Amino acid sequence: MSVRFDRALVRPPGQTFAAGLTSAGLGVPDLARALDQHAAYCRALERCGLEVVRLEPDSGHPDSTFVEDAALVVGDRALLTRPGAASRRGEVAAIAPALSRYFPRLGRIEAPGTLDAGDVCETERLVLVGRSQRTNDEGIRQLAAWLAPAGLPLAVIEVRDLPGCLHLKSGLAHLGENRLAVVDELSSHPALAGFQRIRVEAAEAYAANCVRVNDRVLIADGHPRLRAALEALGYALEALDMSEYRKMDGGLSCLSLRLPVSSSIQQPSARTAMR
Ligand code: CIR
Repeated sequence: MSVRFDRALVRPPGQTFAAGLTSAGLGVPDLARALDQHAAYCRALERCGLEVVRLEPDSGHPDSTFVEDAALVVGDRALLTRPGAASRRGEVAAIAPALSRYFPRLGRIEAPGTLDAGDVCETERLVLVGRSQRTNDEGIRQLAAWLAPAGLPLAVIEVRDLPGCLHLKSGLAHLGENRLAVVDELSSHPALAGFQRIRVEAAEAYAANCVRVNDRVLIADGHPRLRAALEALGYALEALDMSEYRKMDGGLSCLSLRLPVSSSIQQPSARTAMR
């Protein structure tokens, strides 16, 4: 079983995309190519059965295309985060109006807490959270309090010193059916012991950030071993070229905020593009 989604919020990259934060050392992203890749990503979400709500590009926030970090949706509730990077804090106010069309009340992480939702991985029975360069202990404490009414326990995984792992979900993805795709360095973590783990070898670590969306799994193109492992398990894959987002430390999950079917308190205006 996995959560079913019927809608995704996305924000195409703006003109300042190349000025975002990065440690990848892979060069400057090409905006035209990034826009093409974003359009292909949206088409893949539509093939998964989602309505894609495209927010306006926001050049005031170069990293704003990574919408997943600014808010967390669990079931029928949404939480505005407080990103660890100061340059990203304004993304939260920019996404709040779009989210409040679907969620009457939004929770909020308050200072001095920091939380990037790229550090949060929901599974069937617990929520995994990364203590990372962006998410601190106070942010995790506030997240635990917010999750408590849903009866979801939290397990903390340290990723601060894990090379190439900006966020927890840079190195791990929940695939449904009690399965995780996970990089070697994290696979023996005690919090993951009860899951079937699909190990992602170092050479393909970037592909650990794959995304289960309804009956398909989105995976970054060019990772044949993980691809074969997932196909052998019966997953239908959508392989996507992510080269320009990888240059900015971004992966597949960060490019959308996926809304579960239960959160669909729709208003007619929600179907139009919005800021
Ligand atoms: C950043 O450093 O914040 C962005 N350039 C990349 C964020 C990627 N988000 C994610 O992995 N959840």
